[in-house]
Amino acid sequence: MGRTMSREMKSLGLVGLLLLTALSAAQSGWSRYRLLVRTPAEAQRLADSRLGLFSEEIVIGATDVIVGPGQGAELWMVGLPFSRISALPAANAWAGQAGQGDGDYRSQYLTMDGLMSHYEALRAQYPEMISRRQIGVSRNGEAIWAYLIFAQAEQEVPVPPKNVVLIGGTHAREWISPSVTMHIATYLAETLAVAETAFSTKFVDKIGVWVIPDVNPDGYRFSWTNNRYWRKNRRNNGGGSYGVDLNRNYAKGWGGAGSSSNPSSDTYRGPSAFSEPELTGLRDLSLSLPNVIASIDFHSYGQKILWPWSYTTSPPPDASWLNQVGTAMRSEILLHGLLAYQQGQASTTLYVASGTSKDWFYDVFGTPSFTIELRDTGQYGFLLPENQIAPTQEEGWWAFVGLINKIVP
Ligand code: 0X9
Ligand code: ZN
Repeated sequence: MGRTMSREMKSLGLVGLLLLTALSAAQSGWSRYRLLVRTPAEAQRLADSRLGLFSEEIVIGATDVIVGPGQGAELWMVGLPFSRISALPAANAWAGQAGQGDGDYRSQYLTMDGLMSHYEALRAQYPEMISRRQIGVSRNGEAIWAYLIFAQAEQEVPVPPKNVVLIGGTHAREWISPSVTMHIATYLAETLAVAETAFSTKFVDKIGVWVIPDVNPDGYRFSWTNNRYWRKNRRNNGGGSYGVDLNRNYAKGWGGAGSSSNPSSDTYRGPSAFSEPELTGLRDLSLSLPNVIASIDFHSYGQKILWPWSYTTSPPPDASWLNQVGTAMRSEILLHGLLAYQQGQASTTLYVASGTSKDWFYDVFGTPSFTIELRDTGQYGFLLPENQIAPTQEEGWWAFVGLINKIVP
């Protein structure tokens, strides 16, 4: 139990404590609650709490949260008016399925092992074009891989002169993220393997695409076996608290607004910038590449294409260029009859968040760097139904195509 909470609890006295204990016991399953946030101070209190967010952001107004078994007291401690919206599936409802998820990635979510065996099959299918490199080891000791897709005409280009970085799985519960990343990897390999097109010649001998299938394997596994609503990695913070938000742990703007110093918070930034082994490998890989021309970190949900800055509402130096690139990505998705994605600067389109991937990539490389929030806009949220996997994968693919066509005309 957090220090703040025990102090507040003491002041409640015995009757209050008993009441809260009873309320917690009453909250037995998982629920979606809607809170009324009235002031910035209330928003911060919610951000620092242990309640998981269902809404994509905390707003002044209605914000939805995930309340688990035994979290009734936490809900009351936050002290905001609330109402229960709906029941949510039990967090461990997916546990029994952990052996599955090795089937068709277009119509089902894959487990961590399922993801990796798909990538390995792809590498076996295109040994000339695809190689992999271990870039790090997670907190729990699992290898973190980067797959390089690089088509060469003569097999003589040792390092791709230009490089793109695509990141899957930053947030564990956003299962559509590694799914979309995998589709882009697969479809790109297939596209480059067939006839020469205007699109494929942009890549041959010129652009290497580094795909991180899942940068947070511990979190992803945990979301399958224990808690479907898990967001962070699985660092042991001590005191029974786990996890650092990997999208608050990058160095640019680290520690600022929109991140929490409370280890129990879902937006815990970690003890220092790049404290997490899941990110140091990705950082070092990126820094070792000759020319990083773009990066995309895939998240859900919200249907948004977001560019820097995240940590401040000031516009980035290349705001008008980023706006053009974002618009090209959005247009390419629409052109193929898929859904409308909003595009814009992250801090003003969504909310201020410090220590995020796109800010670091943009700060270091000065090239277009995005967070894409995939489907949906909140109906299912992180629990996106499997019949929406394929169209969402296509949206991710066309966003990638729109990006490449704009920056490599
Ligand atoms: O909060 C995040 O890390 C991202 N949203 S998510 O629901 N997938 O967790 C958004 C990061 C984008 N940057 C800013 N909004 N500043
Ligand atoms: Zn996310």
